[in-house]
Amino acid sequence: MAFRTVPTTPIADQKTGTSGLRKKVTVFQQPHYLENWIQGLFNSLPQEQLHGCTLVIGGDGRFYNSVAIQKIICMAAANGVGKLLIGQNGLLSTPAVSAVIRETHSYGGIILTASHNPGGPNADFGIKFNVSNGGPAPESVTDRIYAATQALREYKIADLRPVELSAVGTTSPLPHFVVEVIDACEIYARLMERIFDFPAIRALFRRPSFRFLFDALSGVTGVYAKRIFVDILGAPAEALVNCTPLEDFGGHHPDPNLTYAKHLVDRMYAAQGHVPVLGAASDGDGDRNMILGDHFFVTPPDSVAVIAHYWRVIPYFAREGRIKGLARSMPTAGALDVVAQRMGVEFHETPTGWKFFGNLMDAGLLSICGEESFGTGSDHIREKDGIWAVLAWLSIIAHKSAALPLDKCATPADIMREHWTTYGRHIVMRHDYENVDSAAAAAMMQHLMTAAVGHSEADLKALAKDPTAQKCDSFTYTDPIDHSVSPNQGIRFYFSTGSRFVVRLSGTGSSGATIRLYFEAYDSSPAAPTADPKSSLAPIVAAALNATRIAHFTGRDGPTVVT
Ligand code: VG1
Ligand code: CO
Repeated sequence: MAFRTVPTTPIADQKTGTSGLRKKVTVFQQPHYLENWIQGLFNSLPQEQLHGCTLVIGGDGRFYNSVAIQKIICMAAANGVGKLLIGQNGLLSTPAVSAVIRETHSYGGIILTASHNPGGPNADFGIKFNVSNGGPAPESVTDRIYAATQALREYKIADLRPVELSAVGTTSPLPHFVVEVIDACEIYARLMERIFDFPAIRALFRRPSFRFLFDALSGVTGVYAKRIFVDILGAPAEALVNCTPLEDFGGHHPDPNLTYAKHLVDRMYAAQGHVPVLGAASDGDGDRNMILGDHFFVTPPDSVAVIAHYWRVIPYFAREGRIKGLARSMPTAGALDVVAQRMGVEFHETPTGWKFFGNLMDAGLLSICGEESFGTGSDHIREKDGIWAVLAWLSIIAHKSAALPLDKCATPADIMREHWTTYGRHIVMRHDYENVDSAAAAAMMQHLMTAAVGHSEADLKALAKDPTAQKCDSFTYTDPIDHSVSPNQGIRFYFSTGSRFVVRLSGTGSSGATIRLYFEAYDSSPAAPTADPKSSLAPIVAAALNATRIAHFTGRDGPTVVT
């Protein structure tokens, strides 16, 4: 069998963002586009480690998933990879890839996904490399991949017949090259079974008062939800909606938030009929989650804080007898900080993106962490984990309901109100300005850097037209383990009331720029549970519009998405 060497030239836009390379499908379909990136990846790895290694491959099932996988198989064979572990039908959720890499001691993994971005021939595709700890490649690795793509003159590929991915089993398309198709759920489901008290969750599903609704938004978690919630834990099949993975996610955004998870939100806020006690959704690749109660939304910063508070109901943590540390990304509101203080555990504030948590976990400094962008997880793997978060909430509800009569059960609203009474309430909101002209977004950030960052209180008060404006800085993170420095991770603007807003540019878009404005206020008054987020945050929203001059720079009169 001959390997072909195909001449190619570098493609400039192959730099990976917050979470891999994300582009329109039509970009990935250009000649050599995917091949160049894959060869760049292989060239950037130490060749003696690449030869004969095992890689995990899977994706969220979006359009182009199968085409990309077959190409990667042919290139892996030609580049000396020893074995590929591929999810059945090419499917593996992002958290499952992380779990499989760790469980099988694989060298790394390739994930085909653009996460919560829409899919289909005219929408987005993406590709991401995870390293041997199961987590996203650190910047040092993605920088090397990019450099390799920019020095590329050829790529290597084998002309193999398409490998059948529909049935579990092992084939050897070439001597010294094995493809094993694995059950997409098995390793992951067994891991969840070791982490959580499954009998307690089974008992919750048997309670007549408990009703559950899970919406996979036609992403990959449908496969996991069927296996874990229904087959293993005994939830009724009607508890699952949109749980068949679709190449275009039914034409929707597979993004679990109040705007895009419309079907779930409608059911949870229905005026009539039986509204479920717990509603949940996850994104295309299964690493995000949204938690809802009956006419009730649990914000992501609150969700991770509650899970941390109830760590003892999760056997994985209870067996250890302690929490090693807690962490959140910088734009995430401080609900977890307050829990960490009370518990007296180590706390970290990291830049946006899960890879920063991985170093802390590997060093044994972090157990539970979260991001405001519907990401929650723990050190059981090195990715955020949507199904894990739902199982954590099921565990908490099971625990709180155990002492109640069978016709009652604890609700997310009860749990949150109790939490706010103990810790106070962080009120949050995010405004996204999507598809803004990149130069305009950069100019706005530059304006803040020169007119606000490091300026006096008097300057800030004038700029924001707000007498409580206090301080403004640009977030720089120094990794406590490898001491790498990540500057310019977002601009923070503080008020003397304890409120703040944060501005940063997204690193995951596939075209143009997205500006994210994050708002946060803290209310520890007895009235906190009934506060209305919109009116609590109105003053700092106004101040942010003044200070950023976002309308002037973008020509927009409001955000595209509010969450
Ligand atoms: C967004 C979120 C960030 C998250 C990242 C990847 O990044 O803000 O918190 O880690 O997506 O999530 P950005 O740079 O667009 O703000 V996922 O579910 O796409 O892997
Ligand atoms: Co995702």
